[in-house]
Parts: sequence; C-alpha cells; structure tokens
Amino acid sequence: MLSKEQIEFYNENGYLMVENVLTPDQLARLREISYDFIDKSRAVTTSDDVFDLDEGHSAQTPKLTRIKLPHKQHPYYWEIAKNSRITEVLRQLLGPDVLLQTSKLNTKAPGGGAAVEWHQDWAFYPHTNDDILACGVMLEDVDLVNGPLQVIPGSHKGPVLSHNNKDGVFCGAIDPEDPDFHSKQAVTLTGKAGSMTVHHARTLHGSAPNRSDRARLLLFYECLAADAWPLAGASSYMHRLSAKDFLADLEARTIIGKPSLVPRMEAVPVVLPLPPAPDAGSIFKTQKTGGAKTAFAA
Ligand SMILES: O=C(O)CCC(=O)C(=O)O
Repeated sequence: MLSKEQIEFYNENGYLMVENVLTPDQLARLREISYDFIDKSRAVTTSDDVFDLDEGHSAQTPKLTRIKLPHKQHPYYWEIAKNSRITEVLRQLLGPDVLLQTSKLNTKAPGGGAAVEWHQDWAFYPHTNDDILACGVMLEDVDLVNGPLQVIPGSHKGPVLSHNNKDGVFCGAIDPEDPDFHSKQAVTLTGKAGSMTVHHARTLHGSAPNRSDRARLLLFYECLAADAWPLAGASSYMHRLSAKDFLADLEARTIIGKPSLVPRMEAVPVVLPLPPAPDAGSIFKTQKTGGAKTAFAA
C-alpha cells in the first residue's frame, strides 16, 4: 500500500519510487524468464515481433534495446501485473478500473545500451484524459552508470513539448534546447532490484546510455484508467479488429475492474504524433529514424 504522502508526492511531482514492490521469489522468477529471452535472442539477426536489437547484437554478445510486449511473451509478466503489490499501486493511483496500455522490457545491454532521448509518453499516445502512467520495475540494481531513468519533477502539469523534428516529422523526442525543458531540474531514479519507478504519461523523462558492464533491465507496464481512450494516431489497431477480437483484446488488457466504452473527456493538451517517423517500430527506431537530437552525447 502506498501512504497518503506517497500518493500526494506522485500527484505533485508526476513520479514516485516504490521500494521492494516485488517479493524475492517474484524477482528471481522474472529475472530467470527475462534472461532466458535474452539468451534466445542469440538466434535472431534482425528486430522482430519479440526482440528490438541494439547495435552490435550478435550470437556471442546479445544486445537488445527491448523485449517487446513481455506480457504476451510469457504469462508470468501478466500475472505480476494482475496479482502483486504493483496491482495495489495501480488501484491507488488510477482507481478501480485499470487497463494495460502496453508493456516492454527495456534491457539496456552492458557497455553502451542505447540512450532514450527526453520525451513525454503522452506525445506518443494522447488520450481523452491523462490518468495514465508507466511503472518501471527494476530487475537489476539501477545506479548512476547503467542508464537510470531521469525525470523532470512537475513537468506532468506543464505543456506538451514539440516532439517533431525540423521537417515537422514526429521523432519521439524533444529538442534538448527547447526553452520549456529545464534539464537542471532532472532527478535520477536509482534503486535496488525489486523496486519500481512510476511516472505520469506527461512527465518528461529520458535515460543515458548504459556505461557500465552490467545490464539495466527495466520492465515497464504502461497503464491507464479504463475511461481514458486513445485519440487518432494512437492504437488504431482497434479499428482493424473484428467485434469478437476487439472485446477479447479489452478483456485481455484489463488488470483490475472492468473496461469502459464511455471515454472521460478532460481539458488536456494534445498534439498528435504525426506524421510518423520512417520506422516507428519502437521508441528507439522512432528517435533514430526521426533524427532526434541527443541530450546524452558522450
Ligand atoms: O528505458 C528507459 O530508460 C526509458 C524508456 C522509455 O521512456 C520508453 O520506452 O518510453
């Protein structure tokens, strides 16, 4: 359970650290499954539906930026979202009806694992209201050198910064020179394996490359109140589903409570993530092929 102070801190700052959110057994099981996937990626030579490969990936030295949609790759990732302390945190921060928007396991390989340039998740998927957040579960200790998440406190109450490049294409990252980006205010979120960061969908965040010899495994569950509905440009896969598949998809993403077909409209700032970058297969591909400027030069 989060304390009243923790909930207030999250509402005020747009982020939170929750220690020991996993039991030792849950952590051990998640690590075992995750490292099994990394091992399987040795057989893969190009990014696919499961693995997003980092530069320098090989059978000898697997280097992934990400395992995609882990909750679809192994039932235990879904089980943890539905039945753990994380579930209670979601209930407290988002209410009784909560859906999974997406999941990803960002694996930041040792010795270089790619930076994630500063951005707001909201720029990728604006919704009818912003009761949306990302939980980042640490499967390894995260310290100052293995690419910790950094956030700008309070930025979830500010504007949506431009995430488009000089040609107007959505590149999934802000310009580090944007006058509304106050990099000096950045807070670095380090912690022990089994702890969890939470950040609001509008919170500005990013992370440097992994300059250590240890992997940085952050398992993200991006979750929303059931009455937050995506706006055009986000989740358009729904329009291609049959009625049966649509209902099954909603059901399969429900963490607690029930889905809702009645969007709650709030006066939230919205910019659509369009036109898309040449490869929008992941944030890494969007930022790279969209020509995002880096804030993390060596
Ligand atoms: O892995 C990270 O450090 C940040 C990931 C992130 O912000 C994202 O994938 O949207």
